Amino acid sequence: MRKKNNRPAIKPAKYLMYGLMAASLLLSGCANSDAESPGSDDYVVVGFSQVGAESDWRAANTESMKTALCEETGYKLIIEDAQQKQSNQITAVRSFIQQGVDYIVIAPVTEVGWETVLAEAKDAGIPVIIVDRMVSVNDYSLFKCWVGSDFKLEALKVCEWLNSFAKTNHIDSRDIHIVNIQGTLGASAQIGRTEGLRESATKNGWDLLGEVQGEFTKAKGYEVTFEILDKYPNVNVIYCENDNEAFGVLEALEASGKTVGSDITGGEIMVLSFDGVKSDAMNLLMDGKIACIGECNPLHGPRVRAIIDSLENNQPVDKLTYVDEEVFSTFEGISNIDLNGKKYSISSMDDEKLLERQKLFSIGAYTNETSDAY
Ligand code: GYE
Repeated sequence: MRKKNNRPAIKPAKYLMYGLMAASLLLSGCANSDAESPGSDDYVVVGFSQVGAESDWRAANTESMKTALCEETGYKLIIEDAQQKQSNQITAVRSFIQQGVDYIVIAPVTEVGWETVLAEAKDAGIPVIIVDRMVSVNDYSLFKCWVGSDFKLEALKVCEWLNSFAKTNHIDSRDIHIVNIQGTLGASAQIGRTEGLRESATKNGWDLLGEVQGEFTKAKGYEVTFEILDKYPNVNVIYCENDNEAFGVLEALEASGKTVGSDITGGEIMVLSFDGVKSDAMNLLMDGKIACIGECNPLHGPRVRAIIDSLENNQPVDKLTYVDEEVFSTFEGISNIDLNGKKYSISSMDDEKLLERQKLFSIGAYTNETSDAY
């Protein structure tokens, strides 16, 4: 029932050709290539419903998808920006079904509310790949597979870093007064990062003063910081559920005459966050303005392409794929953390590593399949 558009699937033999073409694109990036495109009948057509453009992570994610799934690699990618609204995503998926695309990829804004439209895609025989955030459905046959991050693990790692920091510096757990600036409510990244903090606060006896909504944006992070300072004057740790919120928080703290730093029992405020995509975040980390960042990897384009390639060749794909991620901090003395008996190393950040990451997030790096971790 697939290929309602009568577009023939990409033929396995063509993979060799596309592989060679992709290899020649590693340096130039898909969009800048002069390579000849295959005839339009041969494209695999992919409809991608993206969350929006709320953060640097999202921009890198969109770019990664565009670069990996482009005409030069045998794909036609139709991107619909949902502007943070699930209703727009449902409309987009229905339009993809109407157009008879070969695959539908969804980065869901929130987890719930997907059953009906996923069933429609299933009835139309179009495989759906979920990327980044997850959907909450009882029937897992409604989607082919998912690839993304373990958001709760990211949170537990950052919290364990804070625990080690407190222990190393002889800070009593009751003297840790945290406010969480949450991401978009109901998004997997928010749910996992909030749960990880709540659990760690209970386990370690931290004072979790409150949770406010930051919507993963710099503007919201800035705005709510004034409310936080007003409502919770003893706050000494601000836990941001992404870097863009942290950028806003740091500006607001500065505007309020607060000092950002690690002397949290001496009047300074510590900022923690997630993503580590934009150089600004890494520079703030090196300056000690952000104490610790839980990496969140946005480069899902090549992963989605690999999944589709497998499906096109009738090969099995893993139902759920979690991406490996690091924890970054430039504080001395904590080189690794222990989480339920498993050790995770803490990566430091220096100019060399910064350069490495800048390369990773520049156009061209997105197609580099040899870099397995990304
Ligand atoms: O951390 C945040 C973005 O779902 C992992 O969404 C993603 C999150 C990411 O807006 O910056």
